[in-house]
Amino acid sequence: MRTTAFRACDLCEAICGLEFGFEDDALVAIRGDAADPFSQGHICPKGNAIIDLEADPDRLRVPMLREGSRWRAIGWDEAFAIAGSHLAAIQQAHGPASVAAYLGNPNVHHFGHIAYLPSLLRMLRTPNIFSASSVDQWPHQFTCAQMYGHQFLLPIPDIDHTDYFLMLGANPMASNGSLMTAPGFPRRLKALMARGKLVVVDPRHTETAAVSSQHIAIRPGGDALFLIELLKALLEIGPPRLDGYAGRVAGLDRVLSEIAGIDTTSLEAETGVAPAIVVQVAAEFHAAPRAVAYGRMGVSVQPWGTLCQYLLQLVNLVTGNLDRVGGSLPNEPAIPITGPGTNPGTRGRWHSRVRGLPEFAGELPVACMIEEIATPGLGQVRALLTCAGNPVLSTPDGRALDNALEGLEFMVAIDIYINETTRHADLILPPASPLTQDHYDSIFNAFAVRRVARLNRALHDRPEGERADWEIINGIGAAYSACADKQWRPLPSPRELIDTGLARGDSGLDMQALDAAPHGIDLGPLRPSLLARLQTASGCIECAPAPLMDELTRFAARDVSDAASGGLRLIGRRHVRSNNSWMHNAPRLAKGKPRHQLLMHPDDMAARGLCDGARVSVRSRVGEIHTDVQADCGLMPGVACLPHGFGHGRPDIQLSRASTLSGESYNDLTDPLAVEGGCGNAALNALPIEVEALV
Ligand SMILES: Nc1nc2c(c(=O)[nH]1)N[C@H]1C(S)=C(S)[C@@H](COP(=O)(O)OP(=O)(O)OC[C@H]3O[C@@H](n4cnc5c(=O)[nH]c(N)nc54)[C@H](O)[C@@H]3O)O[C@H]1N2
Ligand SMILES: Nc1nc2c(c(=O)[nH]1)N[C@H]1C(S)=C(S)[C@@H](COP(=O)(O)OP(=O)(O)OC[C@H]3O[C@@H](n4cnc5c(=O)[nH]c(N)nc54)[C@H](O)[C@@H]3O)O[C@H]1N2
Ligand code: SF4
Ligand SMILES: [Mo]
Repeated sequence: MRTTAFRACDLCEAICGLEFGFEDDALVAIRGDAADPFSQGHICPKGNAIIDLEADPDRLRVPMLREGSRWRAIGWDEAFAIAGSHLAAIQQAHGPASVAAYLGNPNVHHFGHIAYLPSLLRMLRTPNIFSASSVDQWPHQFTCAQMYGHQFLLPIPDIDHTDYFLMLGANPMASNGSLMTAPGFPRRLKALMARGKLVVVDPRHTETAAVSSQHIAIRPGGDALFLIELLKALLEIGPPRLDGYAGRVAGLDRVLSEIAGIDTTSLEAETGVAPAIVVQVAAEFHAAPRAVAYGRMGVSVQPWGTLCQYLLQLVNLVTGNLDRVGGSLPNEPAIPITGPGTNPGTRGRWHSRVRGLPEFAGELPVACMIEEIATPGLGQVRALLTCAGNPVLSTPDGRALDNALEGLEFMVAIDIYINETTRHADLILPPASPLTQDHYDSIFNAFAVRRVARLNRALHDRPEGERADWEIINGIGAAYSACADKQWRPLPSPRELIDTGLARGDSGLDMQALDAAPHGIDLGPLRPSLLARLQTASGCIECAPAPLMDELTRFAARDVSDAASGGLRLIGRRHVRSNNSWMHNAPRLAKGKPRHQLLMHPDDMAARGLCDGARVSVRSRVGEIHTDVQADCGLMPGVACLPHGFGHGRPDIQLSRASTLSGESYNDLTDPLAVEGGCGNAALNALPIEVEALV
């Protein structure tokens, strides 16, 4: 018998509502849920690939214990006991810091991970907590913590009401957007283009540039200088428009005079952008009734990540577009993530042992994880818990991480695959399918371009013998606390926690309201709320916090010859059929033409004697990969482009489809020493490389 049920997709930040068709108990069809008021029927190829994920024969269903080079299925109680006793024993022998944790991207997409991990991590009392956020969005969070007093008072571009959207280093036509949850980009961008302008600043003529009003090609890493010039040009047109901020703006004169003093005469040489273009953008931005500047991966995960995010906030502020409809405004989620008991974005409460990088929001930059594992001495990491993460393919210098993980005394992974990272584990604990679990998206509702809420109920029961993610975390907690002689209170079910979360907010929603709305609830557009919710000590928008001003000073003293030297710089790309490193095993996504190639401008290829399709060696300071090159006129000369998330040729992984794909890992080239200065986010883009033909 055919039945249908509704639930949001949890694979990317767009949280599209989907309609799931079951025949008897088998999932047979998925399509966009036209009745979802937010996503209105949108679906991308990944949404359909949930069918593949559910049926994937490589997906683990029961705990696996490694014995030499073989894996053996074991029971859950035995698995929890092994995990708990090893973590406790290693800490007893070597101190709390000897156990580290790495949390990957899907944690944020599952209530059963995100709401349950903090208490387990607190109990471990280790300084060595790492996550994918420090190869991603830390500069946004850090900037907001410094300027607005909380890392998640994070203004979101009001894409549906703006007239002028200046977008740097983002490609939502492929990625479906980030820190801007907006299902259905094609529809939203089309409406924007009918109303006004979309200007895309990117070294590559991307899928998003292709639907924009204007594409400005910029040299990787050039955005800070571009934004400084833009701010100068805006202030030439007129003074800051601060009427809407009730006098609650501190330090603006200080930062603007610092910016005025920065020499921008090298703009074109360093960035490839002519000064006249910046003057044009400034004039249009200033004249637009409602405008917004936004930057994502391309400007966060590069040498000036924090500085770029800081300058973007200032552009929105001085033009009066911060906290304004059609500009950028924080969401007011039904389950608050900025209230009491949340981490506002602490910094420097401890430092990494080897390099001395400061803590941010309770974590250390993942760029220093390898050295914490590999450098002997007091406080060395000897055991690792990974949860929904694949750092071997996702974080700097994957080869060195491969080696470091081999040296661990114990590693436990909460994951569904034996992949490039988890192959190093002693024990893998696989959660049951998300479709069998109740879920509320506590993070992406908070970053959405409308105020929305939705309870995703389990679509069917868990198969016998499987465990939910939150039960696994509770299981490890109980076993560890018993061995370590610590207090542990297991957390109640997701339904109970979601209910408590709603009660902390002021949306007026409760479980009954969510239960009654299987397609989700729309509470309306974004509203100004930042000013009323500022959590800075002064109660003002802080425009000149010391760590951000320091970045400006450091920028003013940068080595200009380095940027203008003309060497090749590597940048990344995403494809609509990819999801970081872990969905290449889905036949629906992996099929079709190869997509792993290094793209280069034909002039750069000719200069190196390369023809289309040639095998090349790509070298960076830390590593070398061999891959295929493909000519692309849409790429700026001097720039090469490689997708991340490949590299499935490593031995001993059990991904039968993915391991047949060509393609090496971008992060076998990235440099752990390349971190931006503000918060230690990895600089994966704008990486200096050399390319030559393989003979
Ligand atoms: N060069 C380069 N590197 C990058 C990026 C880039 O643009 N360029 N992007 C960065 C970004 S933005 C991110 S977010 C990171 C991602 O970095 P990671 O999070 O480390 O990597 P993912 O590829 O998302 O790996 C997800 C892991 O979760 C597992 N998994 C999937 N579903 C579940 C589940 O339901 N439960 C559990 N427990 N496990 C699950 C998968 O098997 C996989 O091991 O990569 C970063 N790395
Ligand atoms: N299909 C698909 N969707 C995804 C993902 C995926 O892997 N595949 N990953 C998800 C995740 S975890 C995230 S965080 C989001 C990311 O979402 P986006 O930020 O939209 O992702 P990217 O496609 O990496 O876009 C970064 C853009 O920056 C450009 N760029 C690189 N260096 C520079 C630079 O120095 N300056 C400027 N101005 N631009 C630069 C690149 O050419 C690229 O077009 O996507 C999410 N959605
Ligand atoms: S856009 Fe994102 S949320 Fe929507 S179907 Fe695709 S992967 Fe899922
Ligand atoms: Mo990400």
